[in-house]
Amino acid sequence: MKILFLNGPNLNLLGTREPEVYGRTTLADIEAEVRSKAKLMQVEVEFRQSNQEGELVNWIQDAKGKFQVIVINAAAYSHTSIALRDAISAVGLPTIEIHLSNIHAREEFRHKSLIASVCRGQICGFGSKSYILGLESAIYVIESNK
Ligand code: CA2
Repeated sequence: MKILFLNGPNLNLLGTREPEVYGRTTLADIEAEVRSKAKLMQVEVEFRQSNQEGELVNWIQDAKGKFQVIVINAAAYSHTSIALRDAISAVGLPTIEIHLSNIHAREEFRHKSLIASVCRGQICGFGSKSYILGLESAIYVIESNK
């Protein structure tokens, strides 16, 4: 069982800038949390981050046949990227959208996610735990074959 975690633009800055908004946990800390939970649950995970939309599109396209589920925090591209939406839709792998913050409780421009309707579900607002919930949901999707 292999799960691909994708992270979008600026998430590499987590824990180093604007701690009042995004906290002090770094993306490397989150990856370590996900990896330790994945080990307990006996699943394989791959964890990637890019600031480039096209690279994320390529990774989604290449995931077919290699991963069973994608868990994606597309960051700001969630609100803007038809390209990511089309890639998720075209590839047809179950994809779970996650966010650290509750995007619906923030500025209006964050309320709309262009990828939400092609994703299996959305998890937001639980900080780094959104990633663990994303992992658990991915395992649920695989095991229940839904
Ligand atoms: O809550 C989330 O996970 C977001 O995807 C984070 C994105 C934001 O654009 C989405 O609306 C919600 C921002 C990620 C950038 O993270 C930063 C970390 C430190 C300093 C600046 C940005």
